[in-house]
Order: sequence, then structure tokens, then C-alpha cells
Amino acid sequence: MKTVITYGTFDLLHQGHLNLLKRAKKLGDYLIVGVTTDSFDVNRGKLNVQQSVMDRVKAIQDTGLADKIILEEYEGQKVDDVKKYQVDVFAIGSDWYGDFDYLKEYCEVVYLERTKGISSTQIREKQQFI
Ligand code: C2G
Repeated sequence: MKTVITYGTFDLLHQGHLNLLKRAKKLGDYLIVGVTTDSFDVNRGKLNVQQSVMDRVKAIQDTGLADKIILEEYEGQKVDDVKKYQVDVFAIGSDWYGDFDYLKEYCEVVYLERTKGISSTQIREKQQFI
């Protein structure tokens, strides 16, 4: 069995996230999705997240694409998770190109092309005008 892992905030889940999850799933047989906790996002400077971690997890669950959902709570957790779940492939959007090459010591690292023209930030900005 080939295990794939990906991570994200997935605030206001949109088509860009869905494309990423579908492509990640195709890289193997079992997809683990790591969802950032609210405090982890604050710690990494992401201060404008609208949905709570529970709502973001629920949205991922509803896609039916994740075989397992875990929480990402601390810096350095990715290495621990890759080892713990015997991950074969780490996948993430191309906006992170190069940033996770250090995981190549433990598994394959794949950067998937980011979907252009859609982002959580854009959706949040639009909502302010409704
Ligand atoms: N994404 C995408 N296309 C978009 C928007 C996002 O492919 N238009 C991808 C991102 O590249 C990422 C995933 O969707 O792989 C989740 O994106 P975010 O929710 O913005 O989370 P992010 O801050 O990228 O999480 O540990 C956390 C991760 O390292 C990064």
C-alpha cells in the first residue's frame, strides 16, 4: 500500500483545495490529510483564518477524499508523521516549491501545481462586500 500525506489549513474549502486533494490521492492508495490547528496557524503567522479547526476538519471529511485526518499542531511534526505513518509520498502545492525538500530523506516529495485564480484570501475579501 502506498501512503500519501498532505497538509493545509483548508479554510473555506474551495476548488483549489479539492484539486490538490484529488491529485494527492491519485499518487497512492491511502491519503492522510493533516489539518492545522488554530494555534499552529497563529504561531506561523496565519492570523486571518475564519473557520475553526473542527469546521475545517468536517469540510475535509465531507469531500470523502481523505482516508485519515490528523491535526498538525507543532513545527517539526511533518518528520514525525512521515515516520509514524510510514508515508511513501509527501505532496503539497507548488507555492511551497523547495520548502519541504528536507523530507526527501524520509519519503518522496511531490509539488503539485497550484490552481490559479482561487484562494481562501480571495474568498474572505469577497465576503466583506456581501
Ligand atoms: N492550494 C492549491 N491551489 C490553490 C490554493 C491552495 O493547490 N489555489 C493548495 C496549497 O498549495 C496547499 C493546500 O492547497 O497544498 C492547502 O492550502 P492552505 O489551506 O493555504 O494551507 P497552507 O498554508 O498552504 O498549508 O503545514 C501546513 C502546510 O505546510 C501549508
